[in-house]
Amino acid sequence: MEEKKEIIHTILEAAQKHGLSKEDIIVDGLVATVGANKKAAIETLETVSYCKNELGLATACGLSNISFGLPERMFVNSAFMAMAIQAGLTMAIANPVQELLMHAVYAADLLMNKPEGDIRYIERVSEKKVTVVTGDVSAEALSAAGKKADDGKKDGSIKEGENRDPLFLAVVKGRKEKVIELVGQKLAEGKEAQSIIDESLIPAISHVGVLFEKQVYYLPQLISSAEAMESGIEILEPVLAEGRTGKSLGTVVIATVEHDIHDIGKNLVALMLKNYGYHVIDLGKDVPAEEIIETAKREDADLIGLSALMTTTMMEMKKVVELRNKEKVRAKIMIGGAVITQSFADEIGAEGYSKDAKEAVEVAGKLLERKDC
Ligand code: B12
Repeated sequence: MEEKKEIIHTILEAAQKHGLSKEDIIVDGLVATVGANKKAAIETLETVSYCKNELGLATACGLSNISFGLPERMFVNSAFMAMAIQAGLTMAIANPVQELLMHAVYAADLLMNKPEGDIRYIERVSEKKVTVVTGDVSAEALSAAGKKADDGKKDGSIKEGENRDPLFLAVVKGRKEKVIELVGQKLAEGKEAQSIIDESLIPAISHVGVLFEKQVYYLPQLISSAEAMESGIEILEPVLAEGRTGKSLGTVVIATVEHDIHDIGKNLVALMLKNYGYHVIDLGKDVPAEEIIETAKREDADLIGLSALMTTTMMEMKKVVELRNKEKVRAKIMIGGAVITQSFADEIGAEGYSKDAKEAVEVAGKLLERKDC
């Protein structure tokens, strides 16, 4: 190893004298064969790691020499490839049609948290294309999409839909940068911020939910899509805020209940209420009942807004209602979330329910007996 280091330094100095920079240099890690030299892999990995971590140089390796003379060489090559990726290898000379080797590459990228490593791994191993439906998604369209996804699973290939809104597609595919670009583009074309949310972003994330339910999508894809959607909303939020008047129609404490981390819908409701003139105190997600009630009491809130997206967390709402009653807090309670219904609201004693953010403003107005809502 010492000798290798000396050689690297000699060449590096000479190259730099000739005007080359570090970015112009690639060190070949020299792969010997492990059948003849038991330390062959370790030595190469040390070289790769030294170049990457100490010198900041790119490396290359002719991979398959490692297994020369051994049986079932692809197992050795794949393991070596994964180890080399961990050591920081920049490029490999390898056979890209070897399935096992390439799967190992994608799996290693996933484990090393490379950009979009999770999504690329899932796409590679499932070899599925995403089903998309049109931008204005109805309940029927969603269930049809679910069926399509199911059919696609059977033959392993899902055909892409025809009528595509690029923004919808970008959220479904979890492409954050693309979402930012397309939202900016739509705004520049004069599209209203609220329409962008209603017509592209919400249908897209709902569609992702269907794909997840059908096990066409896995958790990393769900997370990517949620993040992509959030980055779109971040751009739209200040635009929506422009119309605010500054007057206050009342104080609303809003939160996603304890053990539930879904907050996209709750954030939209908070945004709408703010835009209509409510003073909104947003406690975030996974918020215990005690904190919600304490805040409502301290702030003398008029209304408490609760969000829950899971059957396992909706009963937390009941806890909040009971605590509000016990503590004699005057605020009324309005609830919502994908799993919530009017009859559930009635059952737990919540005064209001709404199916979406737009309706939430109307319900808030009614509960606070405002004539202007
Ligand atoms: C995005 C998403 C995620 C994201 C959340 C990111 C975030 N920052 O919110 C991530 C990836 C983190 C996630 C994680 C999980 N998720 Co998830 N997720 C979803 C998904 C696809 C979309 C939810 C969403 O944002 N919809 C868009 C918004 C705009 O709609 P909304 O939330 O319904 O809100 C609207 C209305 O409901 C209403 N509303 C909402 N809140 C409120 C509040 C008030 C006061 C009012 C008046 C109205 C109101 O107005 C909103 C705006 O119009 C849903 C599927 C679905 N169809 O809902 C699954 C879903 C909710 N998730 C699910 C699951 C199982 C999980 C996980 C447990 C997965 C796992 N195994 O780890 C974890 C949860 C961990 C936890 N402890 O909470 C299941 C729940 C199943 C169930 N019935 O219980 C669903 C239904 C997916 C599925 N089909 O299986 N998820």
